[in-house]
Amino acid sequence: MTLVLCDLLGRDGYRFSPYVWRTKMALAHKGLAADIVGITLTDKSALSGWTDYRKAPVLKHGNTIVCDSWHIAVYLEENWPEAPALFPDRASLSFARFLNAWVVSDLYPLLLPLIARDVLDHVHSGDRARYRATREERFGRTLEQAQAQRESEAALFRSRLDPIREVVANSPFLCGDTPCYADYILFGLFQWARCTSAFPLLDHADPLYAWRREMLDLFAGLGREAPGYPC
Ligand SMILES: N[C@@H](CCC(=O)N[C@@H](CS)C(=O)NCC(=O)O)C(=O)O
Repeated sequence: MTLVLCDLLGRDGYRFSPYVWRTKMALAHKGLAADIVGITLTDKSALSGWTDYRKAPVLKHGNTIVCDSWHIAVYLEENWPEAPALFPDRASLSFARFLNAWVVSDLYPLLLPLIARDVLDHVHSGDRARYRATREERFGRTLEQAQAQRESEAALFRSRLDPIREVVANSPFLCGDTPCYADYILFGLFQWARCTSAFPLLDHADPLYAWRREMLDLFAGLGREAPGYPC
C-alpha cells in the first residue's frame, strides 16, 4: 500500500519544516518511501478529502490518515515492527516524548527569531505576507529587528542546548550507538535552520556539530542533499 506524505512547500525546492524532517528521517529509518504532496501556509487544498487538520506532516496509508509528526512516528513503529526500531525500548520512547515537548517549548521559540527573516526568503511566494504578519505579531517586532539581535540572542539558544550537548559528548546518538526517533526530533530543528539560513549555530568544536554532521550523512545524505546552506 502506497504511503503519501504531506509536506510544507517552500519556494523552489526548499523543504524546511522541522516536523516534516522528523518524519522524513523516520520513514528512511524504517526503509520506507512515500510519495509527496504539498501544502503552503495559504493553500491547504492538498489535504482536502483527507482530513480537517491543516498542518504538515500528515501521512496517508491506504485509508488511514495520521496527523502530527509524533503520531506518525508511533504509527510507523506499530505498523513496521520488523524494521529498525524508532523507539528501541520504553526508555527511548519516554526520552523522545520529553524531547518532543522540550524542543517545542524551549528550543524552537529561541531559534525562530534568529532565523525568521532568512526563513521569509524561503517560504512559498504566496506565503510571504502571511508568514511575516503572523511571526511579527508573535515577536512584537519586525523580522528584521528580531534578526538584527541574533548575534547576542544566539548565546541563549546555544546555552539551552547544554543538557543535550552532554548526551552527545558521551554517545554517538541520543539513544546510543545508532540513531532513534529522539535524534530525528532534534535534527529537524537544525535542518530547518540549515535549509533556510547561513547563520552559524554551532561551533566546529561543539559535540553537537559532530552529531549533526553524522545526522546529515545518514541514509545516503538525505538531509545533506536537501537544498540549504553549508553548516
Ligand atoms: N505538532 C505538529 C506541528 C506541525 C506544524 O506546526 N507544521 C507546520 C509546518 S512546520 C505547518 O504545517 N504549519 C501550517 C500553518 O500553520 O498553517 C507536528 O509535530 O507535526
